[in-house]
Amino acid sequence: MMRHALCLCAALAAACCPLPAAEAPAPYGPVPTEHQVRWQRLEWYAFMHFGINTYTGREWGYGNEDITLFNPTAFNADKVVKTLKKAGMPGFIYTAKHHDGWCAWPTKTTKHNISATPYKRGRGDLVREWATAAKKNDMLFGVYLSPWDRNAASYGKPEYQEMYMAQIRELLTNYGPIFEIWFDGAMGGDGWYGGAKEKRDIGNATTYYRYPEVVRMIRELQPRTIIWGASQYGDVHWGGSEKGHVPYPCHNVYRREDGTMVWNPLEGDTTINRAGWFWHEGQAPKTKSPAHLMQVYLDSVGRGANLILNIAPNKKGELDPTDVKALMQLGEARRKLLAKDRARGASAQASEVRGNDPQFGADKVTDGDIESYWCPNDGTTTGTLEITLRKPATFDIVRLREQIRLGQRVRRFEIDVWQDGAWKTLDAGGKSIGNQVMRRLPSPVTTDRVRVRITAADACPCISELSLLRMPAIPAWEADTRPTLSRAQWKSEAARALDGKPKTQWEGRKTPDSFTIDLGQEERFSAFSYTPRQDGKTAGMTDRYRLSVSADGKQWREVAQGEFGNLRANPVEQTIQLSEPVRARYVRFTAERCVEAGAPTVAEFNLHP
Ligand code: FUL
Repeated sequence: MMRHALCLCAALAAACCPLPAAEAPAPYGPVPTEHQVRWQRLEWYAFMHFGINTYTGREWGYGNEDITLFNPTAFNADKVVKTLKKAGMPGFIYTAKHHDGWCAWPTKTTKHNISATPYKRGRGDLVREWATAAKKNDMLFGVYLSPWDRNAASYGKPEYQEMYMAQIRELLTNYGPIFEIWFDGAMGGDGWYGGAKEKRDIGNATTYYRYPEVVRMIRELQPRTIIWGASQYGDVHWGGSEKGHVPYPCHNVYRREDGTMVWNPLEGDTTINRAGWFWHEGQAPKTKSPAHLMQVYLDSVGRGANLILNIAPNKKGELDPTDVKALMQLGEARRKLLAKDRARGASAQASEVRGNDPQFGADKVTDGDIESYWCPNDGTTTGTLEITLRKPATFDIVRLREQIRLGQRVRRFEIDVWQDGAWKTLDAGGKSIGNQVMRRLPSPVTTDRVRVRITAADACPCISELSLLRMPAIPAWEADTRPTLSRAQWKSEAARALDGKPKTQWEGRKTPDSFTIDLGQEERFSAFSYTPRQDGKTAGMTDRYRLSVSADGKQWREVAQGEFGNLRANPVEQTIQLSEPVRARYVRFTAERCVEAGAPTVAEFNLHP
């Protein structure tokens, strides 16, 4: 009804009183620079930690490392860069110097650099190799340059600041365009410092590193470079955890330490491998699953931030194959997620259109053009946008974007879908949009009408896109090479949970229900893993469990109980560590509760030594 009324108003307005073109709204609050806008649209890129720590197994070098250890025998920047590109990343940032002070290029500022290593007989320059490979593959290249330097004797004194500025100058002068420069916030503390082996306190980072001056220098050398950190005198800042998830609501306008309000968006950072930022021996089982990484993507990019995802070369200089496999699966899932917008081309109506001017019409949110936007009149800070698809579609993510060139405005919105003859509000509303939000629905919805109600904004909302996306199935992650006990001698009524085929499953009769396994002999184990049903159904997925053990099959002792979280969104194998290793011949798994109704199921069950 409302839809028809809206159409009628618009039609009447257009027919009887053609209005002069309306003016675009004035920007609200701080707005991004052109290079910040460009950066925010990159969404994600790689981080690459590779240096002397790769050879010592440390995450933070002390500064006195034997740098002759650095000798990647199979390093091929082009190959690594191609891998990142294949995953869909538009660029990467390399740790040209980490806290240990070792420089991966032949800097004139310190001898503690790549020239003093056996790599290419002292003629190597990793920064050059990365920059060349990036250029060749049309990828963006950025550098991380740790302000904290645990090798430099001068660290903490004014001379160090000169050296540090000189390093920035070298990197921004000799290697072509640098799309982002990362100034780590970690600083001060103990280190080798030229042999002093002491703790140094630099006081205030802004004052000591002279960040406002550093920023001015960078702007002169490369005005398009995005500056990370630098006490917020730069362009973007840390998402607040190294897990990649950024807080929501997510605001681009930020109060700098000097009180100024600035446009300073967030970057969520994390590693693809739980072992750390640098490569570590035996790290393969610690690669994060693609489903987990997708959640990280939704919790960073899907909240309006960028994601920098670390993937670390090993001692030979090659990426770890397990990490690459996860990256490729994540890249593929992201590609599929973004490939089809079910709202594209849908007809759209709005509660109000700025000056009734079609250039601010509701259909701008479904035209696939990120620059055009719907907007009501000045002073209107709430409003409704309704879209009608040509035919019903199924989706589980609603994506919204504001035209950030005009500032961040929306403070609250709700999402409704038309179902069974009525509007139903989904548990997917939010409190910020900015560059984009991807709101995941509790379960997929099929409909041909979707409505977004903006219920609070600081100024008239300017919405550039409303998209309906569908999360693709993400393959179960089987690369976890954690050893399992052999199941060959096991006897159980739950044979289908022990057959190594995730597609078949044990099915109980009712909830709760249990199965017992006779291991054939006493075994020692410290963890078990459970794979939920893999047939796409959620009903009957066991999500609460108890695990009991027995020596004789009569006297039982409970060794674990709890919940398998996030199964609906992420039905992957979950490994539960027992509080201490157990010896037993009999094991009983009890399915205490299920997702939705239905008899409990278990697709696979394993024990780990
Ligand atoms: C942190 C550093 O201390 C870590 O080693 C890593 O480089 C990470 C990206 O930033 O502050």
